[in-house]
Amino acid sequence: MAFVLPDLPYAKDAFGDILSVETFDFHHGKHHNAYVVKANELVAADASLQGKSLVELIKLAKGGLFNQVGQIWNHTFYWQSLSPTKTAPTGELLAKIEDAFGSVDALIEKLKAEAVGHFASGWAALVLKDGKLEVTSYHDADTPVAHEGHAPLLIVDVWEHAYYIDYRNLRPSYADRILKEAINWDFAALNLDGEGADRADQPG
Ligand code: MN3
Repeated sequence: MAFVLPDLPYAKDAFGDILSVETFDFHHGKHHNAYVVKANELVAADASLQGKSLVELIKLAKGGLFNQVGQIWNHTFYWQSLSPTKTAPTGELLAKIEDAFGSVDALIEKLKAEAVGHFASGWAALVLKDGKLEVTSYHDADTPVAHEGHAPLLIVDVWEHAYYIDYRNLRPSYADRILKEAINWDFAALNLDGEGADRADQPG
């Protein structure tokens, strides 16, 4: 079975000027789709790779295939990390944020610094490690799924293609608006169960 481009979990016009329809047309319809097409070509050409789930392939693949399957997972998880309606951390997630960072605002500033400071292309992330929240980033197509013990709660795409249409070269403006207005904290809270990797997986 071939991997598919998952539908967006909201309408393309749901974010207004935070993320435009044109951004979704390119980022989901072209960039994310290209990773799916290329991964399927590579898997079709090698019988030993067939029948493995996306997460299984991320864990065993190297080089070109790793980049494609890592990016399918990362984008699928990123779309779910965003919400067109404003949410806020509550309950256990809020307690863990206050324990690790002092406040939600302090966490957002730390995520913004990670997103802005990551050199070139990659992903800023909030992960659960040994029961504690941590802000980190992954380079290019690297993904929390490839790192033992990194349970992903949310990720933010900092590749230029994620923001160039709406923010041109201004990654800080993109990161600021996404982090303050469009994070799906309910999704992040769900992922405290450690099963986040499965929420962007696909069967092989
Ligand atoms: Mn991207």
